[in-house]
Amino acid sequence: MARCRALAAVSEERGRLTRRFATPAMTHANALVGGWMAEAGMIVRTDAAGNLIGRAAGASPEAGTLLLGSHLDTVRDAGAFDGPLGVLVAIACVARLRDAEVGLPFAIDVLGFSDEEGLRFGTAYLGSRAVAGTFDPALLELIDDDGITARDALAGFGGRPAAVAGASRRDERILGYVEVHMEQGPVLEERGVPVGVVSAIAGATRAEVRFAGRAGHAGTVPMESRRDAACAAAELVLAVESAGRRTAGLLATVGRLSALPGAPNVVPGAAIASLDVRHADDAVRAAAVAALRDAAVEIAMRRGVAVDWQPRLDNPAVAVDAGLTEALARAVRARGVPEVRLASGAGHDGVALSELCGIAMLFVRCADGLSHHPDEAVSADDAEVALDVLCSVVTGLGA
Ligand code: HGY
Ligand code: MN
Ligand code: MN
Repeated sequence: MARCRALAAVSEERGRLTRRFATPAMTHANALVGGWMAEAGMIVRTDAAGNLIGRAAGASPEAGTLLLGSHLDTVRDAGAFDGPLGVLVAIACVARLRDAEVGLPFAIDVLGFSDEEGLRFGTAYLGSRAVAGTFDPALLELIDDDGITARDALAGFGGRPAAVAGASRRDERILGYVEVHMEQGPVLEERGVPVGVVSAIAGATRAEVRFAGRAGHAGTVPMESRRDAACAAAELVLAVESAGRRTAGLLATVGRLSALPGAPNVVPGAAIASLDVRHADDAVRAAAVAALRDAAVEIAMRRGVAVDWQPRLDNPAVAVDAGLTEALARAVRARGVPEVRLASGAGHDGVALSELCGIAMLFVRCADGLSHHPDEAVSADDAEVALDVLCSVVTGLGA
């Protein structure tokens, strides 16, 4: 817990926690966490995609590698636990097994993924996709708010853009990926249990929608002749909200909205809205996204503005590995915790890693279900239960 707090002080911004992919703050975070990995006896490296990897060798190389961990990047104005909790519990697990002289046939790699949130380049899982061998080189051309490409950002960070494909673990024997993560929802608190077993991860679509109208003088352009891009975007925001409200299980959000050029006395000639749509059923999500895209076109036509819909992410719902998940559930029951299984509305690096190996996730109760917020909180007692469960799963896999 102290480590989570120490890591939360490593930010790009004064007064709040923001730590984007391939930034100096991530360099600092990797150094701090890498030191803790080394203290746990692991060999520490950073791969071409900027992922931090701590390795604890196994007794027999042919037994393969178990992947643990989570992400070290954050959203803007983040809390201390979304991502780091999973990395630090995994490190504590390796340290505890070493101290108990538990010899395992397989190796353990603890991964601190470099870009789960996708804050800097609007997509997600740049690091975990590289590990899974599904990284599309076109992603390196994405540009951040300062006009820097992902390629240049990664190179400046000390990554190796040309070698990202080499970060793939596809040609190795990977036993699976087990991630501990705060729940980011209210279920475990409502059920009165410290941990829960994830049953599936909802599918997600992200897009960037740009409206182009005509800028003009706020004091002289008559209202009836305006082509105000911000008003078009505002209509889309409300269309997104009503789609979410009227469709069971659909979560639809515009989290980022800009009116350009951004002067109070200029009619916005351009506007940009982000889109984030989630659902457990891929067909429902796809239909909702298609309907919103049609709505954007209708709004643009009616208002005499242009619209450009840029897809950023399209992840199907992901199933968890039955064997690994059953091992998690057994360990939860053995720890004396009533077994609660729950689906994840939030995305996780396991979405990307599910293309590489079987995945399983253990959720940890969080206060008020709050996350993506500086007040997100996990208790030390619940983190301890998660550590106990993870250690017993890992030990069980080695038995
Ligand atoms: O957006 C998500 O679901 C995750 O927090 N990246
Ligand atoms: Mn998150
Ligand atoms: Mn997360």
